[in-house]
Amino acid sequence: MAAKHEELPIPVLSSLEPVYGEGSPLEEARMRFQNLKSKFLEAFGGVPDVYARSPGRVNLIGEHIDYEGYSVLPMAIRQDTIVAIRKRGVEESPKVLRIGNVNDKYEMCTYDADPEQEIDLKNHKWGHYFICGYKGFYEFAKAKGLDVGTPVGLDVLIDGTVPTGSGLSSSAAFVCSSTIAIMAAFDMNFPKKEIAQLTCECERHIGTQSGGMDQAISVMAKSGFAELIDFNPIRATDVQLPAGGTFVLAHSLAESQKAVTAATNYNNHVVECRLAAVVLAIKLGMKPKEANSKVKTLSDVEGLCLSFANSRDSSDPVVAVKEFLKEEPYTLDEIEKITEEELSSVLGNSPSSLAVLKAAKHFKLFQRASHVYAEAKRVYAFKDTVTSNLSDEETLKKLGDLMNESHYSCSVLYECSCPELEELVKACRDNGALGARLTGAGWGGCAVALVRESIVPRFILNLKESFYQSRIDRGVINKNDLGLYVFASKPSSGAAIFKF
Ligand code: NG1
Ligand code: MG
Repeated sequence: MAAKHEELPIPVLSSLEPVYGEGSPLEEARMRFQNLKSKFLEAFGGVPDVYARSPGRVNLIGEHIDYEGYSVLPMAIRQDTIVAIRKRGVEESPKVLRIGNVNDKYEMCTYDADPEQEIDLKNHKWGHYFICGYKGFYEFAKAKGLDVGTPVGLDVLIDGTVPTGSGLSSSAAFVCSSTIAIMAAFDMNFPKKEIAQLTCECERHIGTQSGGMDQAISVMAKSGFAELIDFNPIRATDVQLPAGGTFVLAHSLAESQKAVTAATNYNNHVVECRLAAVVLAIKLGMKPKEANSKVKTLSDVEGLCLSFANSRDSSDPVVAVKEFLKEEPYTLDEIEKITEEELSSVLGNSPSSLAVLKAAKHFKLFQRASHVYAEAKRVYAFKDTVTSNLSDEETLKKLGDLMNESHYSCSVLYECSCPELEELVKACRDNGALGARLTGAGWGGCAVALVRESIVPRFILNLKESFYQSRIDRGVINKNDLGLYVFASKPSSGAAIFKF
């Protein structure tokens, strides 16, 4: 039997075609790589040893549940980050990492080559994402007992086309391509599932308690398929999307800065889920001491919730949430009465959790848990719909409904939307989308709409009129850049290494 694709290493290619196809995308890619090479030569006085690429992604359904251990259903997009890298000699000094970008907006970042260095989170710099990969690579090598020698200097040049702060995972594209480029510079390659796990851990160095969706899809995507991604262990199952439907991505033009707002948004919600899980476990009969130390995610207590639901003739964990969590937000004191232990210690005293406890006024356990359990079910409903015997038309309609339900839940229960996204999602539906929802972490960034293929050009035109025109008039964006903010997307391929 052929090895599953998550068991295979990252493909090492000698030409761009397998990734970028033919025609104008290929031409565009050729120009990007040529430009990368000549700018590399200009900046560092030599040519790169090797290149790596990793794409951004759009999550079709399953939002804010990966870190709770639940499966998600994203697809890779064509926009990606490409990295050129050269390893310096052992004798050369100073031993520094020089990280440049083809875009002048990002100035060259220089770091010491010491892999043990701490990332200065208070002083956010774009190059920090490369250091995430760098530190992760050394940790990985150490854990595997591999000899990678003493640290040496690296010259690195980046070119990214995934719009930043857009919920399309420019960060994972950057972290994954960097990590893979570093491995390639050290002549190493590993099974994709190991790299997916590693890069997820890498990105946590930036201070977000991320799940592993973005890195998993960026590393393991296959052209033409969305993937059902399972965690613990990481696994990818191809999902063939139905004919006749197209996913259109549209930017709300509100930028979501996750590394900067982590304590108040992303990590805050991760913490709320963790606390909801611990409280549920205790209410369902677990001893506080055991729950505090053992229960990490809502998926850990799903079994207990289901037993309770069964006793009420239901198979829905939300029944337990409704019974045991109150709708009003909890105060820290209220939760500590239940856990009988300080929350800082329940959360393992991690700096990012402490920052959340300091910033949070209250905790919405009922809402977050209700969202997670229901959203997890929607992912399977989406996958089952795609593989069902329904007609294409019925399939598309059902998928659209699931996307709408997901958005409603993100907006009302998970509170990760924002006014611009609400306006955009509504505009998508008003213009004929079968369904539309925010994608990625939210609080800004993109919406994804499922649109009948036959109306895509009209849909995009109408959306330009109803959502973007007023913003063009106000000078928020330039008319000529519209194609960067709204476009149809096909499932693209995952990470690759290029040796020319
Ligand atoms: P974004 O912010 O879109 O890259 C984040 C997380 C995902 C997932 C989604 C919400 C990181 C790197 N990514 O995605 O793991 O939790 O939010 O579904 O933190
Ligand atoms: Mg991100």
